[in-house]
Amino acid sequence: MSARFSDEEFIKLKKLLSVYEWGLATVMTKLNIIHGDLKDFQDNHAIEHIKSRIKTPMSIASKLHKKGIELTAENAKTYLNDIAGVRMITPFAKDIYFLVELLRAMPDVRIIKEKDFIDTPKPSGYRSYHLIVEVPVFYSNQTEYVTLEIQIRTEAMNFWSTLEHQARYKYKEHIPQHLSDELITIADKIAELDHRMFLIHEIVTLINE
Ligand code: 0O2
Repeated sequence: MSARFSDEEFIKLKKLLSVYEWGLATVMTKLNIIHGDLKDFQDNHAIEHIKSRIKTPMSIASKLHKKGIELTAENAKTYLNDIAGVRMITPFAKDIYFLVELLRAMPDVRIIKEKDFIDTPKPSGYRSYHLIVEVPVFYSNQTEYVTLEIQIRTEAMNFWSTLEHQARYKYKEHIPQHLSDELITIADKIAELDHRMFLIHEIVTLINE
């Protein structure tokens, strides 16, 4: 049976999720401004697209359950950093680090934690750059700080990640060995392709200049 919040905790969680909605809206406004500015005025295409999502109560419940944590709204806030999530997709890996620096320079986005799964991929083969950030949300009578996860990855890394996520879901976390071996091999090949395509891009840019 899947894990579920009690009715009382579910009501508290719904209230909590509205705070995350505002936090996400705050960050998305900032990122959309950067996206527009880079594209329209700097001729910089480092951001391919940006997506955001709030985890569903069911997904929050199953993540808490998996971590062996009691299902309460307070625990969700305390133990999960990715209730609100943003995914930024870039053409090339070097754009990822450029965007990380842009985020670092944002005055009211506080970076709490960073994980570079490009430099050090996960055993699954997963590659992406993760930032846990905190943003202030200003209400009429108080300020709340909201924690979000920003994932930055290339199109190719995203393609792999979506496929692997589907496999993980399908096999309920127990992907058969031959399939996980194949996914690791593909992830390595994708990293190589990303690099080779970047080299071509550099050559074309040089010729254009
Ligand atoms: P979903 O459905 O995408 O939201 P912690 O270790 O407690 O600091 P956490 O959140 O347990 O943090 O782990 P981590 O490693 O930072 O991963 C957070 C998210 O990264 C995951 O969220 C995935 O979106 C993505 N991710 C991490 N590892 C993998 C992987 O091996 N394959 C794929 N496809 N995605 C991965 P969720 O909640 O697991 O999933």
